Amino acid sequence: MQISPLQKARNEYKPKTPSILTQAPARVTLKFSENPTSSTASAGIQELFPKTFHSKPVEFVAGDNPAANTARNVAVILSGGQAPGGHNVIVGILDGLKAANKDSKLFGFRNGPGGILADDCVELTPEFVAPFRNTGGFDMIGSGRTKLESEEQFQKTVEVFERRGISALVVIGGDDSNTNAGLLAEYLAGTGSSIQVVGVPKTIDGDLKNEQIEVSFGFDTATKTYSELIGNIARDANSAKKYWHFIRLMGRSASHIALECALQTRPNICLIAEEVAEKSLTLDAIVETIVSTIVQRSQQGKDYGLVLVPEGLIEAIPEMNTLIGELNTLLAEDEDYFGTLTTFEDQAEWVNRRLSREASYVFSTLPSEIQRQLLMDRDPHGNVQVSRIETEELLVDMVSTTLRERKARGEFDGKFSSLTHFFGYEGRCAFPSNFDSDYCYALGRTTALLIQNDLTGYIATVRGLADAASDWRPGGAPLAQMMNLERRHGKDKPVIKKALVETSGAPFRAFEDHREVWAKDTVYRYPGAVQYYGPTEVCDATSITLQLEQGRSVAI
Ligand code: FBP
Repeated sequence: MQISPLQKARNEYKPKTPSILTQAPARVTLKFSENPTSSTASAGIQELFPKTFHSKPVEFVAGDNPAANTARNVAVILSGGQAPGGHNVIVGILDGLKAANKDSKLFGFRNGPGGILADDCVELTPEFVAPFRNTGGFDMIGSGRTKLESEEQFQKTVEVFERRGISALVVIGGDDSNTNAGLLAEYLAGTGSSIQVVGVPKTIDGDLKNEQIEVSFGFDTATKTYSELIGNIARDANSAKKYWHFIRLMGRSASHIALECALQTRPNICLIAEEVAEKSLTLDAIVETIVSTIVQRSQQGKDYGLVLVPEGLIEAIPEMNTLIGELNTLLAEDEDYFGTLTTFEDQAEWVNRRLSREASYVFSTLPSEIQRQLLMDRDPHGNVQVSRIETEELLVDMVSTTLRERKARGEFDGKFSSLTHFFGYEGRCAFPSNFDSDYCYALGRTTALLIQNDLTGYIATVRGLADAASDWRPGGAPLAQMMNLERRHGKDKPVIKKALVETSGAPFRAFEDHREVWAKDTVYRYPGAVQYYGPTEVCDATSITLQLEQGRSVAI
């Protein structure tokens, strides 16, 4: 197959590796942390995880460990949305297993957790994985959003693994998939099974992070890719000086992606969903903020600009949150009947009759396209899929109306021409940045070490990520200690808490310090394409978010 020159060059890239991971597995041993439990675990979790809760976070250090050389058969799945670097995790696991014992084998179950239930797998040999080194995408084995959470599914997993002689499962996934990995590990330990389960933190959204996990893989590449595109649009806006660009960015409930892209590109406006929720800002208030910036810039002769909109904004606006909550409940309770309503008009009328007065009013004020999007299929949790709601169109619609009214009253005499964009899928399978290539390979090697040391119910961690890769500290953290009890469908469920943007955190504060100037002046920054070769400050720098969170000083 003909591959591109960059594909070929990236394929030959050797990830920079933490020095401890350059040692043979039999020369690496465990150092358990003195602090057995994380302060984030909520009451009730210990009782649900009697077998795995009391494990201690661990780091790998030099030391003799001949037992690590046992041959093992390990399985891996990719779970949920794509994130750049997933292939390097798999390659790292395989290299780590083979470094200990060449008879070890790695099996990839296809298309996510569903592949285990369908017993659909392939052996991942060195030859099989070779073309995937340092590539984006999850096409090596595919991914899926099926959940592995019921006891029946757990039993099926055991049956498949026992028949195939597989002794460990690696789940590469986000908060949900890792929650289920923790539950499976506990279930297996409880039944006396020796099958191990280890998780790996994946998601471009950047919302799987805590005391132990500094960042999920994929965030770095995705935000660099979007920032390049945003920078290009900013330069176009600054050249043509005639359009306001409204750009929506993926990220689900968390605005980490939008915030990082704002720090990279300095747009005129960036909305942060967490701030909107915290301050209970209504849709009208948000529109008013945008309008006043447009008017202010117009008075300076600048009828152009850039607005970043996180996809989670729609759910953070209080009245929309109430409406979406009521719609989710209605659609879950009467899913079958709702499915029989074939026209949008019938669906809208049916929900309107059942919504509270307040929610029904909000629904009726929305453009019909947004109403349609709010009634689309729910995700497997019964939640609206925010990636399918064109919040940027809603904002443009409302901003245009307000500006027209102002013009009619003689309060605005500028021009407002808008263009909308949505960046999400563009960044999820990009060639991983050097950071993600290095980080993911290190996560894979770390995962192999956790398995070789018989640990279960852990997530692989690599810490000290703002330092040079050679100084990174590989280890693992117990999944159960990251859980909280959350009320879902009337029941308490253990879940790994999503990390949202903290308005008291360093990245948000850096943004807050500069946003007024960015709004009125034109100080766009053009980050350019992700670079793989050249000076280290160009090629190996990680996100501004991570650097600020690690206490580094960054010129914004
Ligand atoms: P994960 O949480 O599974 O990593 O997926 C992230 C994400 O890209 C979100 O940003 C986005 O809302 C969602 O997936 C889109 O889902 P889908 O891939 O099913 O369209």
